[in-house]
Amino acid sequence: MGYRVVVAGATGNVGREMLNILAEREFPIAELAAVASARSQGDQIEFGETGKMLKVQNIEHFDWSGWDIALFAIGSDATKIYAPIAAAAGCTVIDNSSLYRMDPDVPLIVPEVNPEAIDGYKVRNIIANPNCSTAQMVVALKPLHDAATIKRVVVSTYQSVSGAGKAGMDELFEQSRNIFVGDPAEPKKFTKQIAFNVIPHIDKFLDDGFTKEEWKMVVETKKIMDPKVKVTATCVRVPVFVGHSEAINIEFEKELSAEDAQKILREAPGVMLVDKREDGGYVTPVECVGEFATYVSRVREDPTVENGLVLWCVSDNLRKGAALNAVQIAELLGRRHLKKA
Ligand code: 11C
Repeated sequence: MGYRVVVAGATGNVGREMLNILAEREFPIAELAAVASARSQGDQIEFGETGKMLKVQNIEHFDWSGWDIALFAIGSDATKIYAPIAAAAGCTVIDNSSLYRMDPDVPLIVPEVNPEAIDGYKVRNIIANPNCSTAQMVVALKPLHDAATIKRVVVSTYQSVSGAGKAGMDELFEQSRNIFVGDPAEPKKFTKQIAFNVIPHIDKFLDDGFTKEEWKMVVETKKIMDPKVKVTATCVRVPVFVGHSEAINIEFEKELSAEDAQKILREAPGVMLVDKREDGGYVTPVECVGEFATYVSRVREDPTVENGLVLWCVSDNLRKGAALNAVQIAELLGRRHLKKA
């Protein structure tokens, strides 16, 4: 007994993680298809570490009818073409691109934060998965918001190159090697050298001077958690392969001590609190790779504002920030709405 599941974009960074996580979490699958663009057609791809090989099918010719759920990780342009076709054929699309996130008829879901909002998916038969930097932040913020009502958030991100896909990872690797051997380290994917550097620019610039990545953190947090919460973000690319980090300053309506916040976070779904206030008593990106949790460390009171806290938040951007959240949405959809074959 299980669902007929499609992973679209199965050969990319996020698509591969979707397959891994479906396998790791033993998602109930009756049949599984891996689809991708024409250039990957016929490639063999393993379903997690199960030893089961999937032959990649060409998305252009894929027949979506009879499939229950499609996890999409194919970028906005391709999603614009294929998501409506899949959805119209009765296959519920869980989309990792930014295309539908702010569509009022498409639920934007982080299962630990707004599971009930999934019930609106039937209008378009599409559910959106948030941006990676938003997903981990709202997992950490929601339990604190429930306790003391967040008024304003100031977040600075330290985002890994895998957020820019395989090309971003290759560029960090190649530039690092080139610099060691004295070859030129030309930027291609990024706008400046990323090896041994940081770049305060992710996604395109908007008219107000913010970037689209920063805008996403603002509007997605409002849609998922609470439209009244004010957010301002500075998003920065750092030379880390996997794992996004965030320094988050929070202002609350009500007083919340660091100790009480730690107690709340210790019990919060999806959160792992590691906060020892000693050398190494916090989590860094390399430790969160391959993990499901959103890690919170360095919770402390901010004496410069009334009712303020500061914390450090780290998560695997390919997992909670993308593939894991998509699979959790599929689990939620199954529990609340679908019948297994
Ligand atoms: C990055 N957060 O790190 C981006 C990647 O809207 O899903 C994901 C972009 C998105 O570059």
